[in-house]
Amino acid sequence: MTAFPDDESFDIHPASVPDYMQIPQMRELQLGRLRSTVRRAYMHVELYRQRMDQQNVKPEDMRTLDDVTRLPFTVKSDLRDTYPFGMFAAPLQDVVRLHASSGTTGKPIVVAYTQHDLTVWTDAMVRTLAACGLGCGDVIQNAYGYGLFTGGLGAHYGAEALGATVIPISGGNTDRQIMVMKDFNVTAMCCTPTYFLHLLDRAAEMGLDVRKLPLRVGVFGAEPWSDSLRRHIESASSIKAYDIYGLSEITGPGVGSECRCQAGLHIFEDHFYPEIIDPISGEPVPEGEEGELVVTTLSKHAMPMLRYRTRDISAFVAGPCACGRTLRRIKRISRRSDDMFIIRGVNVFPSQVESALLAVEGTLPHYQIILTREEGLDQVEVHVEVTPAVFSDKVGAIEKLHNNLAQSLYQTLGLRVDVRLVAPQTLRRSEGKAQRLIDKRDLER
Ligand code: DLL
Repeated sequence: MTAFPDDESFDIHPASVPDYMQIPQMRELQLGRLRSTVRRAYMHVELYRQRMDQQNVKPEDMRTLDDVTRLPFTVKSDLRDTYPFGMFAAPLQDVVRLHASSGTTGKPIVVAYTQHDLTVWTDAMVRTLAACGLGCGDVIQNAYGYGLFTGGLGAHYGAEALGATVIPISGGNTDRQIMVMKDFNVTAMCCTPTYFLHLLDRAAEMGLDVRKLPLRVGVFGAEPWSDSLRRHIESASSIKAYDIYGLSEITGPGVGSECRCQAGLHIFEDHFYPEIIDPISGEPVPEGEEGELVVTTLSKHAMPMLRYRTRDISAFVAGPCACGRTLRRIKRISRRSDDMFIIRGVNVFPSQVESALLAVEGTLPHYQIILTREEGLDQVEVHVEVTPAVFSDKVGAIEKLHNNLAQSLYQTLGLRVDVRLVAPQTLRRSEGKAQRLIDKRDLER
């Protein structure tokens, strides 16, 4: 007998049935889908065919799931180099939707969906929202950006197919967001965690106590956020804040999601095959160890991805989940392998800075890390907003907070960094992904 969740508010949506599949059946399903995905990629995408030929591997070589490791990796620059349509495995007339992800530099990467792919994506998003405890009767305010970004439309179609009521408000216009949240009896908010923080601040300024609203769930993702930030959000708003994960190259949101246990993200394995590898050697790491998440799509037609290197660092969570889902879990993604910076020989990730800051009372979760170079040496300065109470307090309180923050950062990073306390509401707010790291090193000598 398959174990189903004991919590009645977590009814099972029919689309969620694969979440509870017996593991051997799931592996069989994955293998069948892997074979057809590899065949499709080899037949229709020149880059895959060339790489597989170079590595002397053919689609017929996929005899077991472990054979996935014989396939070449795919990286983001492959999508750039074949811009715009070079990775498509379906003719353009079968492609019904394009999205694009704007990198920091140059051309975006383009991703494509057939009608079938949209059904797969919607299925993954229904299961995501259901895992966050949402269903028919919920009113979902979708403040992920609509447009080329996958967040808006991904969550939208998932919410509709779930049977919930969706408000397609998109990002921005914070005052209107708050009005809608209140007047439409919104029960769930979809947005980045940092935008939700901004909404909370603004609601407080407007004299609204979000804890008194029907809002009960946050479906947050698209950027790294820490467990400390989750605790801050949950206590400030009385909601349950769930972490959802995805990336455009693989589908958009819907690759993985937390469930009511909030103990790792379940990967929708019937559509996305996960591996965790050592980012340097490319070899799989032992179960439970940290490494780079690599994903192979199993169901996509327009743009299959073979062993896509996400650059996101995670680890498999061992053992079954108390929710009853049999899907493998990964630890929440706290960092990317490419957002690390090195200061005086010490490796630092923005997520470590966030945890160190939030451990100190009187700090707001609004911060920025500024990197500069002075006479060839890299310097780091952390700008942190403080609560209005601390800010208006006597100099003594500010000095004490400053010292506590510097000490907390030193303990976490093993490095002394400059801290600058700034007044509430002075750091720029984002409607989508927050920019935590401002790297000015290239601009200076
Ligand atoms: O951010 C898709 C998405 C939309 C996910 C809405 C969740 C919610 P991209 O713009 O292509 O797609 O960015 C993908 O964002 O490789 C991670 O580095 C980061 N990311 C996404 N979700 C999380 C998360 C969307 N829950 C990139 N935690 C990914 C940490 C995340 N990082």
